[in-house]
Amino acid sequence: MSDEKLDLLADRLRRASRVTILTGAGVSAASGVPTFRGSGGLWRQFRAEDLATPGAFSRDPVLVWEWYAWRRELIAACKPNPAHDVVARWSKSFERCTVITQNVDDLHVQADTANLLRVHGSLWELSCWRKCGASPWHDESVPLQTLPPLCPACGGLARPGVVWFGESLPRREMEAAAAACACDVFLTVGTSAIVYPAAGLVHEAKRGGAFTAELNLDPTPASAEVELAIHGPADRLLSDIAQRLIP
Ligand code: BV8
Ligand code: ZN
Repeated sequence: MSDEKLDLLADRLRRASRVTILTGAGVSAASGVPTFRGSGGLWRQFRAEDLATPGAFSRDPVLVWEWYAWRRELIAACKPNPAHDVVARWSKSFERCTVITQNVDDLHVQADTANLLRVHGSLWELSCWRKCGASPWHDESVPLQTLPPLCPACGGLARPGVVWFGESLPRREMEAAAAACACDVFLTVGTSAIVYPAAGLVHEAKRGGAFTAELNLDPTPASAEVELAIHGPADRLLSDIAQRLIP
């Protein structure tokens, strides 16, 4: 069964000039990065939605920083897997290919992905919690020099450069992501399609006439919406389709 589906998707990609790929935690699973809702999604007894909020940070910045420090330490040891490599290759091989990621691990960056939109930010960017005017800065130190890390300009608390629940997504990235929904093929890979507005993009692409497909280990709320849903590990499925695309 999935062979025909893989052939069909390969055929659509072969004929496409504008391709948009949305990725989630499932793409980094094979690199050893825990997903949010899968096993390992919980840290201590907390769900991501409990800690990844401005409210949680103002209540207990040290706790929230301990969680981000734990993720930075874990992800610093991870490398891109074949799923990232195929996406990176495709990002340079179609007439226009946009990669929209919800992941904050920057493994797509490490894989040298072109036209990458990080709509939820990055674990390796920090900014000033007080918004003193200091521009966000890059920090890959593991462990962090101090916990919590401080703003080099005003000495106040620093915060992780990620988008928390209840916060709006970065305007430039979201506008570019919305524009990229005008495409021939919209592929969603390794995401549970629950967190909005990112989860709304596949519907926008479908309304715009794109051929929509989902590659994910488990069915999601988007599975019934897309033209083609193929369930399996992202690294195997993407490598398989890439193989079929080789003339
Ligand atoms: C906002 C950064 C304006 C931080 C993240 C409409 C309807 C309902 C709710 C809302 C709505 N609009 C807004 C909301 C509220 C909220 C929301 O969507 N809540 C959800 C929980 C219902 N959205 C927001 O708050 C957004 N902001 O809307 O601002 C506004 C403001 C106030 C009020 C209204 C509007 C901000 C959302 C961004 C939050 N930040 N991350 C951090 O990382 O610390 S979200 C974070 O969770 C990730 O970035 C990602 O987006 C999400 C996790 O999802 P996935 O990546 O898909 O991971 P998950 O574990 O869930 O699933 C993994 C999948 O992979 C699974 O399906 C599994 O089967 C599969 N898989 C596993 N292994 C593999 C695999 N697949 C393939 N291969 C494998 N090997
Ligand atoms: Zn500051």
